[in-house]
Amino acid sequence: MRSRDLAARFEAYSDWRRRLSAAVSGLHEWLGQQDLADAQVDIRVQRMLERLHQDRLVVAFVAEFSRGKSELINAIFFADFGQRLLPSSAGRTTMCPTELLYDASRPPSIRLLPIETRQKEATVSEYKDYADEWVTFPLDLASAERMGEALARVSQVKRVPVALARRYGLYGAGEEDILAALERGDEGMVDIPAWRHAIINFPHPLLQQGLVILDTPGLNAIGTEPELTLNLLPNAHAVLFLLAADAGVTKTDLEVWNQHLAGDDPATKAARLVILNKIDGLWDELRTPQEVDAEIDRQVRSTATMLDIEPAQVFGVSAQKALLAKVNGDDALLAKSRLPALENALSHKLIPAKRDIVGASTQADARALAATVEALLAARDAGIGEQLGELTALRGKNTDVVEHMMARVREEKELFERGLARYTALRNVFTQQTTQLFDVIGLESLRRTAGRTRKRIEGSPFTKGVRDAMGDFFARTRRDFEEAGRQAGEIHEMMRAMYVRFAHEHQLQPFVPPPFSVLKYLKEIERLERAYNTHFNTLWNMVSKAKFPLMKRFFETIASRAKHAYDVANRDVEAWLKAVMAPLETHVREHHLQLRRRLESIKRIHSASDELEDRIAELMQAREAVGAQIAALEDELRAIDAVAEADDALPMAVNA
Ligand SMILES: Nc1nc2c(ncn2[C@@H]2O[C@H](COP(=O)(O)OP(=O)(O)OP(=O)(O)O)[C@@H](O)[C@H]2O)c(=O)[nH]1
Ligand SMILES: [Mg+2]
Repeated sequence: MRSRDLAARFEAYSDWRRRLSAAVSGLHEWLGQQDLADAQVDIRVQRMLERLHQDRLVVAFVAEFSRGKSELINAIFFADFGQRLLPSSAGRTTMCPTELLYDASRPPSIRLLPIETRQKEATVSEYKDYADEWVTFPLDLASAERMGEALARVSQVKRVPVALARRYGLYGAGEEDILAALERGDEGMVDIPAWRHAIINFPHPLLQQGLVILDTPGLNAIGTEPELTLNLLPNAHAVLFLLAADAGVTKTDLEVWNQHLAGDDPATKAARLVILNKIDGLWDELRTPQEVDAEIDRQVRSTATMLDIEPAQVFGVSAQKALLAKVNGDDALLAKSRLPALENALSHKLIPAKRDIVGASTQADARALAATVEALLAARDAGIGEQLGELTALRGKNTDVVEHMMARVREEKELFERGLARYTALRNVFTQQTTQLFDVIGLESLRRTAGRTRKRIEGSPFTKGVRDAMGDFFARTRRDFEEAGRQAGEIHEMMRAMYVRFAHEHQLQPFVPPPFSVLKYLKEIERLERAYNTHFNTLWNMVSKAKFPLMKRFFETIASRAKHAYDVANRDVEAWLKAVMAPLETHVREHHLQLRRRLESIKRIHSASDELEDRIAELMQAREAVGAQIAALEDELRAIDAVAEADDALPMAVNA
């Protein structure tokens, strides 16, 4: 029977995400029914649902050319097609980074970004926003043959003069090819990839559920497309590094590993999966299966030693035989290909880890949301309690006492309204401070910094000049975020003090506004700087020959990643400011309402004293209702927890 474990687990994961979304929607619906959902609540729920819906799992395949990346992708994910979907052949085959995903808003297609775009400064992620820059070919799902033809375009090359290849910054990519071309006296013509990037939009069930597969071309292409080194690979949830058993660990394999995958973080390294592909080359009819297994295990161990990782992270497989076995339904061959062990590791490592992160963050968000609602309900409860106390004390008292009480509440209401005026003044200060905060992390600030760095890089042909310019770029962006952190700290302090005072003056539950941390953005800038430092020397060696286009493109990718950090920071700050202000506004509204109600009920009692008992009964009922609401809110949260923490979500042995 064919191994469907990975697919089954992935489906179970998607199903779990759907159930978690339903539980979150349940909470939202309930809040709506109870009149407890304000605009702030709506936005937060919307964001939680979006995150659950768009959640993607990115698996990248990296190796020197011809190690069998495309074949392995075909074997793991696309064997159901009964044929090879991605082109896989001897020599360089996949010429550009290729993403396989499904976006329901577009028809099935392959979209290709022309290599000519390398002449401009924009990065691949920026181009993703401009559909007209891409060449699109529809995919005919009914015909495997026509689909194969369309997908074969990822292998397309074109012949261009060496000078042009250099201008694209591709000199390093085909260095040997270029030298060979020159030797042949080929008038300096050379083959370069026709496309810079490919996106295959394909309704495969796994892709439909949010899986994204990234197929990459060999080493040099990785080095020359900063999009890969700085964005796609660091953001992948799993990276599979391929070696070929027949070639062993070569010098270039080691270069790819050390430059792009080993990383300095032991945790990153521990998360890598290394595939020793083409073990069928070791199958030998003249040896016993035990001898062959021993030989494979020996190679696995020596590979682990070379890469300085645990042997358990190395998987010997035969992608080609696994594909063949799946296509022909040959279980014995599939077992011999050892692919099921790899699929098992992938699904057991990757999906539960992702699930834990998504589940924990959804639970935390739901709790935070509920906490603000609970604070409101608690204030309401306290208000009712106070009224009850007042009214109970009125039992059997004369009109004088009632009048006296009315005067007191009226006074309290006036005091509160004066407090409101102060609050409005403070709001203005708050607005000023937030404007400053937005200026610090505004895109304009980044644009200026990037512009300056760009000029300095262009103007300095020496290592030191470029290094200094880049160093300054990182220092400035870091300063922006540190400054933003300081400003947010001030706002937080001001609001905290405001809340303490407000709560004290009006006998309300004190509310501590959440702090804002810039750590996340600083970490991202740090990561970029580390990536830059790691790649600088390699790049610089190419750059000195290729005259800067590469260095510039490298910088543009860094700038575009930095822009992403600024974008996210802006969005986060906006949400944070709302989260800081909204409770105060809600409490002010609520408290005002309660004071009015108190005044009214005392007035009514004043005019007709038999109203008193009715009113007390009413309040007791209202108090019970609030208690029931708090309990119901807890139930909604427990429903979310139950889904998030359920361990039944991944059915065992679907393939048994
Ligand atoms: N014997 C054997 N050959 C394999 C295996 N896997 C892949 N190949 C062959 O190796 C060659 C290269 O495979 P590809 O899938 O194109 O390799 P790639 O890593 O994608 O290479 P590029 O796209 O050029 O970067 C093809 O001819 C495959 O048929 C395997 O497990 N055993
Ligand atoms: Mg390939």
